[in-house]
Amino acid sequence: MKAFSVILMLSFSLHLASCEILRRGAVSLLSSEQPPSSSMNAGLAVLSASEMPDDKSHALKLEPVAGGFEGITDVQFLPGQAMQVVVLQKNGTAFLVNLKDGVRAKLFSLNVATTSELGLLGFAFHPAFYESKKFYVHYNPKSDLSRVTEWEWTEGGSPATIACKEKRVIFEVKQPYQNHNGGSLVFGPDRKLYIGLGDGGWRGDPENRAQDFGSLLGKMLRIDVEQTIDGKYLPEIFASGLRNPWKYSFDSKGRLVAGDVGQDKWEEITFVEKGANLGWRIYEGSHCYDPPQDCEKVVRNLVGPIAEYDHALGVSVTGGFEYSGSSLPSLKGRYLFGDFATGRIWSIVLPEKTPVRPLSGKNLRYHGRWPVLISTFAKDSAGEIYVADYSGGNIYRIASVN
Ligand SMILES: [Ca+2]
Repeated sequence: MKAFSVILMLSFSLHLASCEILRRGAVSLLSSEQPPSSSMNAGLAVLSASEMPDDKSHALKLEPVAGGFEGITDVQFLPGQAMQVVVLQKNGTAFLVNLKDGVRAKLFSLNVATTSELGLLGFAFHPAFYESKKFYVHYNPKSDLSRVTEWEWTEGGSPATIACKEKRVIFEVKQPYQNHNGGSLVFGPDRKLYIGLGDGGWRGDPENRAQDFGSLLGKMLRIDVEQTIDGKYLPEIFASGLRNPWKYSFDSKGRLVAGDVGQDKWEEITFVEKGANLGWRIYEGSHCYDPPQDCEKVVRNLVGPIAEYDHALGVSVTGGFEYSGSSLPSLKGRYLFGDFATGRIWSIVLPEKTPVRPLSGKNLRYHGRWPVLISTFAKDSAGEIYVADYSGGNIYRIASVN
């Protein structure tokens, strides 16, 4: 299988990558015909909170659904599916996994730079995936480059394989530093692809890229993947003033909600509306950053966060999803998010519009803390929410303690 993969890779004139999974494996994964196997998920246990919320009615537990991964960066359910997921590892490998029995097959393996925050970062299915067979991948092929490519998931040339092929580059941008490369790749209700890019690093946005409208860094970009002009895709700057929108999602009203990772003091959740300037590096959350005082005089009409928390509670926000499942009625309609480093999870009701003062402190519903590094949340077709532990390599479903 590996040799075949290498041959396929060499055969692509564009030097793009290729992949294949065994047809037998894929069919069993997709149809769940495989008898349950305990071996893939052996040793996984419910993860109890290491710190409970004061209000016990807000407590949650994490039920393991798959494990044994290395450095999970993204988890994407196949459209309309509650059992089949694509799991991305920072090291460039993607797996197709059946959560019913833990059976998995390698979907593809990319050569990526992995220093600091570089790697295989994001994955999105085309809005009409089952017709188009297309999906999109965000990664760093080199330490100074961010790239988004379009892939095709098709029957392979050999009867023993289903091949997925990297077909074309949709977007590339040079990266000045190895951190703040964004992560998520998400299609909006407008069927356009949203690419969130951080300010490029290093710290404090030394070249002021997030406020530089000539730079694509520190921006939320939008690309119409169906349309090229002279063979080129044209990224549009959708919003500016972002520091590092690692994870973002659309809510049930079609609004884009991002977790924008903070610098030294404040982590924020923000609406990302078309044309908005979200403030970084003038503001960190709703607080002056550069200049440290009177920053409100620098630029007017900056848009502040919906919610924020300080570095006593966490140091790197991971944006999540609006809960629309049925197993946790008390979370219905609430937006869940967490902190990568401290493993805390909160939720808020997304307001009609950005509030004058961001929700913080007791206005965030606190659900508890777990001994995990929350690198991503995921949402299945039933609206249930999952969380991935970057360090432990497990994926958990968020569940009721009762
Ligand atoms: Ca902001």
